[in-house]
Amino acid sequence: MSDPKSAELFARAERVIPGGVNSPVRAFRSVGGKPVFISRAEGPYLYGADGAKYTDYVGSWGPMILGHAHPAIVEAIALAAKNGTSYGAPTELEVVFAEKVISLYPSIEMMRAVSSGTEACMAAVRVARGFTGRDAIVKFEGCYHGHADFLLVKAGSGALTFGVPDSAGVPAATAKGTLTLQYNDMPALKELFAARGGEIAAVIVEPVVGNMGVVPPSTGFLEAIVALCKEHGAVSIFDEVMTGSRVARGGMQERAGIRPDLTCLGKIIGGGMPLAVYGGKRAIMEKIAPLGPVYQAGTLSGNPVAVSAALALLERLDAGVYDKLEHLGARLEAGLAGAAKKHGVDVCVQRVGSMITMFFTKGPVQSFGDAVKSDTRRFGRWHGAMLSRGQYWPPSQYEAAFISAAHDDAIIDATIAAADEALADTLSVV
Ligand code: KE4
Repeated sequence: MSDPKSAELFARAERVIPGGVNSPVRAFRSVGGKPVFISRAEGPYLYGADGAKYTDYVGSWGPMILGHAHPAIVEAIALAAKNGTSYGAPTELEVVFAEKVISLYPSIEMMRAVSSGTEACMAAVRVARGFTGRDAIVKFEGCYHGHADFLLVKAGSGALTFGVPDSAGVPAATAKGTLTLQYNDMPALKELFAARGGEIAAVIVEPVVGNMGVVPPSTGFLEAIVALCKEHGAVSIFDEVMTGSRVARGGMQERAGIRPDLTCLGKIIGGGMPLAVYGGKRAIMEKIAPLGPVYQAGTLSGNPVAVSAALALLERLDAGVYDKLEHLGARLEAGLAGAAKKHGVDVCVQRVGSMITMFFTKGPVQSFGDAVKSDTRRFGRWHGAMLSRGQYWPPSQYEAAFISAAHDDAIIDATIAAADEALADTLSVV
């Protein structure tokens, strides 16, 4: 894919920003390419620095559920900004936002707004430790919960993409408190609780994994986490930063009919602005300063411009949106699987609602161990062939692709046709 403007910008960027990007996965390193610099986006489309048009399946890694530059969201941001961009003082908007989030997520009795998913997960773990007086936490290999030191242990997303599940700079003493299991391994979870249940402060889980590619929970896995936490006095934390209002308006906990003790939200709930949430049981959340002894703070937490964008988005997430996303997701899933079958390529397409991954392995992919069997070289070739056909797929085998309500049948069918050709391309390259 020749895009001289992006190449020039990338060369400049690499001189002043590590890897030329402000977040590692954007660098296209795992697909062996160089990133396309984006100049603008609208609806289901991105426009490259050179003006090339792409159908977008990254959606800013999840937030753009209604498509890019939705007029109502743009207007809400503009109106809010006219009243000032940040006050560092409480506003009515934050109360309306908290009431809205609580109406969507019945497990959340009280919440705190922060500015990123990382902050939400970091704070949720801290308050779980403060509430229980225990230190150990449990996470699952391949799940990513942001870049707080104690969560960058066998993490997914960019960490997994670079084959560096454990990050440099994380003190061994810090990582020691984080116990990791294979996702969907219920016997191992039960065994761990039986052996060390009294030490465990919390279990944090992606209720549908997006950060090793899309891996759904096996039957009873999420229920087992919540039940074992309850039995042993630990806190269950659903990290719904990606799944929240993506797989259902009330997240995976609505789809599964489960109520975790704490929930982390970001991306969609923040309207695609720097806005995230952690919240849950009142007894736990009342441990947070200034009420209780667990400290957490943020200059821009609950920012009025970000909250205005979020409210404009959330009020548009009606049942019709999810019906359309399910229809488009099923269409794309069938099309991708059909194309792979036609070419005799071993792939496993896994989807929940409008988040989808085509693993280049036979599958099924139920854990980190399964995911890393994927042929990432062939994925990289396929990704490049898709990009050259104007299809902007996440630049990593270990990420979820996202469909927006701005996509339609014709756009999905064009993507399927491009995927078919791109698969054929990868057959000819040894
Ligand atoms: P942020 O700090 O990036 O807002 O959120 C961290 C986070 C927490 N929990 C889950 C389930 C997440 O998916 C994320 C962030 N997701 C990645 C994409 N897999 C963000 C993209 C990036 O790192 O550039």
